[in-house]
Amino acid sequence: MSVARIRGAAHALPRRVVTNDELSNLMDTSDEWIRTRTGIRERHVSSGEDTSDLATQVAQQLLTASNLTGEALDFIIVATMTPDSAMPSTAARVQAAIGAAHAFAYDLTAACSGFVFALSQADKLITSGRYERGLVIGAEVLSKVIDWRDRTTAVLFGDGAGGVLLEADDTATTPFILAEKLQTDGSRGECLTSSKSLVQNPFVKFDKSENAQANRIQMDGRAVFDFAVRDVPKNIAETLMLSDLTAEEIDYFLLHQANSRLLDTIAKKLETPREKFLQNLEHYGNTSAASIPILLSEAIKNGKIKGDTSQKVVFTGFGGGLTWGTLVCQI
Ligand code: 4VN
Repeated sequence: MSVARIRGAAHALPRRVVTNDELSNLMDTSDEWIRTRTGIRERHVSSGEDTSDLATQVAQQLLTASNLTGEALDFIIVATMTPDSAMPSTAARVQAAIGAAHAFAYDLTAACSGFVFALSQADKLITSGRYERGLVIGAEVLSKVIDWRDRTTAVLFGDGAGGVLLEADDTATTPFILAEKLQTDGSRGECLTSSKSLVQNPFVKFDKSENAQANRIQMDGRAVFDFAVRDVPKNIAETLMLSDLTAEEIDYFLLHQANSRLLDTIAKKLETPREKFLQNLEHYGNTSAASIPILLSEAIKNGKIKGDTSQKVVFTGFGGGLTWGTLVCQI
């Protein structure tokens, strides 16, 4: 049987860094408030790079590090809620940029859970035996959809991209995904929205300013935070149960980087040392679908994650949809 394995991880960020102090010049906020409430100190913000540019940088790094050309790829999945365009997809743009002539490519939209959902899908493509090698990339230019007049949301988000090269291993004796549980509750979807496209045609009345606002991220912060505190640790605990593993047996927990206080709470609820929950949100803010692959790429670069199949790692995404989900992986 073909088992999927991560053959490499990479990330890319826009060069421009915006500190909390710089934001406090734009809106009524402060470094102190942002740091103590969220853990964020700075974020990278696009100076013109679009989502496909960041995703293409990640793809090129992944190919170079593995000594491959784009022609070796069978598929490309880009998880994003900020595509350059609805069509062509961001993944199709990446496919063209890296010359992946034999790869089919598509975007997957599951907000901050996008990378986890996409990694699960890619695992199934490979374990089906039909496809051997592909890229799974989370990429966002959230600065395009931030309401820069809203201090409650503008301080939280950042731009970036990360991804992995996934490859079939026909000699593997252990699976890649030991257990998984992906969830959605569309009935609570209205507490976190963006890029709402309103019906506009010559036969209905519409208002341009209403449309501009509908494009922006709108969040009921309390409702989303409460969701993350209640449903996410429950989902992690249930997925661990499915894997027959305890939290103690997990080397690292790579959770969506939304808020450091939330990570504190989840670690406590799972009675697990906070150090096992990797964190980099102080430098990047919340990059939605990109946050987990950026965290993974850094953890591989700094040696915490060895990538030699000796470790067990939990990936958990959660956010708009509402969507959430956990993969327990042998990595
Ligand atoms: C998951 C979460 C968040 C999120 C929600 C609220 C929030 C992050 C509200 C209270 C505020 C500090 C910041 Cl938990 C966002 C997403 C979307 O990716 C997913 N921070 N805060 C305070 O302390 O007043």
